[in-house]
Amino acid sequence: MKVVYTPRHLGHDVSRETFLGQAVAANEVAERAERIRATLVADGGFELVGPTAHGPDPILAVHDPGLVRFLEDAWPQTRREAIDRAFLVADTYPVRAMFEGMSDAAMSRLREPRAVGGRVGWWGLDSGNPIVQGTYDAALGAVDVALTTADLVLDGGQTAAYGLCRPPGHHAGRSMAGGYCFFNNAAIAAESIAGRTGEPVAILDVDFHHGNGTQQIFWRRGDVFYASIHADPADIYPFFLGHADEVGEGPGEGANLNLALPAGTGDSDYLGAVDRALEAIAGTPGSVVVVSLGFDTYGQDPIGTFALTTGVYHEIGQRVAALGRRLVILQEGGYYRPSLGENARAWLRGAEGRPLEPIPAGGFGPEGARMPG
Ligand code: SP5
Ligand code: ZN
Repeated sequence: MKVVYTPRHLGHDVSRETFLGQAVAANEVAERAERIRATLVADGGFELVGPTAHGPDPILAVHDPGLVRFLEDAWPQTRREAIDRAFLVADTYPVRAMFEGMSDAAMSRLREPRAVGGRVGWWGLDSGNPIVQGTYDAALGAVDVALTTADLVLDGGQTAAYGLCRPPGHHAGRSMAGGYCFFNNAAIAAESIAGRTGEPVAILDVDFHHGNGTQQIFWRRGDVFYASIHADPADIYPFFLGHADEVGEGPGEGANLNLALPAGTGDSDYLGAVDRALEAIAGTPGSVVVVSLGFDTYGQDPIGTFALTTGVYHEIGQRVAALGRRLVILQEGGYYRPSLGENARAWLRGAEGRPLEPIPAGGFGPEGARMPG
């Protein structure tokens, strides 16, 4: 299988994030993508390719131009305002209760603030999403990775391809960054695929967290079916979306499927949810599935509460491939770094119908994964 990768992700070089108002070690770090890359190279059955530049238009087909302008200028403005921080996060957000009782007309007069501390709240969902100097370029790179992965499947004759996107994307909405995400890589790919094929597209999101951004972007769309398996938002980020009764509206009614699972969910209950999601996708027209692939469902994940094993990722990859559709597989979350490479290798080998054999001795195993430089 071809793997699309770019070192541009290294510019999103974060070491700390905020958790409930306190700086803690970052989860979404560069080592994640480097571990996956090194393990897939060591496997020998994957071919790394670089992304091609796709320019701003596919991003603007999904995102508010104001979000793009903000992300482009966020770090330079932080420096211009002489804010001496290692990373930028918001502390003031326009939450819905601030505007309670106001009319749509009054709401439509709300405007983006000038100060970066206001702008980062205006365009952001949460304070756990650090922005640094290289964040914008890395986010652009992840979009090019996603779109190049789509190209391999649409134009390159590949049945399946994997985009090693970093930063991830599924929490980013049309006008919002959040949850370690800046641009919604999977939504941008799905929109591009729908436009180029004229066919409906399905998105299967198996990250541990609900993909609130992807749901929001396609909420009223009947031609993009979104199915997500995730932790119950009553307990887990993004907290405010991801419930089963969110089914889409207008032409999109019935084209959104949320399968929320409890803490402690293990392999067999998870596979049951996978089968439900795949059955729903099989009932929709179209020949391409975009997979939002997360490994924060893994038993040892530091922010997840599920109990999946490496072996089940191989099985899930097989079951998804058994749909018989072309697969554009894009990396989202997953934070237990020692097993990320093995978990990705298991999933992708499953999707190719290859058995999960260990990397041969003398191979460049996951323990040999090294940061470049
Ligand atoms: C793409 C993706 O997986 N984004 C996840 C964003 C999660 N943000 C909230 C993280 C909260 C971390 N809580 C740590 C609790 C440790 N006990
Ligand atoms: Zn996640």
